[in-house]
Amino acid sequence: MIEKTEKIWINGKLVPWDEAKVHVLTHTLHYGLGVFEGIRCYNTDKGPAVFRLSEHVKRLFDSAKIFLMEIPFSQEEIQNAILETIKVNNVKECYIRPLVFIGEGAMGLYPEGNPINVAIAVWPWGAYLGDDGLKNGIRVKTSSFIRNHVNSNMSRGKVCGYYVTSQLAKKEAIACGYNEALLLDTEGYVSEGSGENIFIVRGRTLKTTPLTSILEGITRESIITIARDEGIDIIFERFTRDEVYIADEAFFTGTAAEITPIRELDGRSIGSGKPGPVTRLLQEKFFSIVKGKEEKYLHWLTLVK
Ligand code: PPE
Repeated sequence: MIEKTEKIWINGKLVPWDEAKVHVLTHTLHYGLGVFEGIRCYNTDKGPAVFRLSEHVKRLFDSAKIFLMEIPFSQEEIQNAILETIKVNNVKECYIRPLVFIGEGAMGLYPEGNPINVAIAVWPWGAYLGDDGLKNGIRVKTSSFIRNHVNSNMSRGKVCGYYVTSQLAKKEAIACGYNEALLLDTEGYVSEGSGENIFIVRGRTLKTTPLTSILEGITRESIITIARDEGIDIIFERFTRDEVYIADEAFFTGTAAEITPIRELDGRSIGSGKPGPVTRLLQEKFFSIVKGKEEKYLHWLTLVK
């Protein structure tokens, strides 16, 4: 169970958490077409601040555009609604979940005229893959499920229905005694985790998957920027699972997962089996940035006030 907060924002109104309900004929509930975001707010010396707010809201609108959903609010209104929801709930650190969903009206696959609803919930959410995972790394299994073809799951969108495959992959990984799944693409190359992007390190060079078949992660982009600023070379190139086996280091990035080291893939220890120096450097830098301790990256933070 997640920890409840007091209010949830729905279509412009703040309603008590337990009253934020929908009808069972909500279209998205049946057919999976809804778009969402995952954003984090961290406590800084100047109070709670949202990490890369405008980029996340932009991606929410991009997802809606791809799927021909017209959000009845502007990006600025949604940004303000997010800040307001954090404020009324009086939380210092939280995960933020904006969801755009098709309401009730027509059933069937052409819901013309059904309302497009927007909800924003916030709740405290600790380390997604556990505190131990964040510190010592997690064990990952290559999934028997593959990431859908890019012409089925268009990867620039963050869509509710896509997460059916992610859930299958995650359940399989956990049933096999692992912490997380790694999905390959339709051609057999590494794509991403059930809810994370992946990086590997060989020597001082960082490598990550090109944008072909992955969600364009905002944490991924942040790590690319941070790494470049640290003088670390990055290669964007497809790689195979065995390249992960022989990498010196590997880690996942994501809003929920933050920077989580991978210590094993399919029974092979990655490098020393412990988070390596490049992973640790980037992880430390990342946490220092989100907590407002790095002047240079303050523009990535929006104070809640
Ligand atoms: N790939 C996928 C498939 C994905 O779901 C996420 C985020 C990422 C990459 C990383 O994107 P970004 O958060 O912008 O760095 N997954 C979200 C959902 C997690 C959940 O369990 O819910 C998240 O991290 O918020």
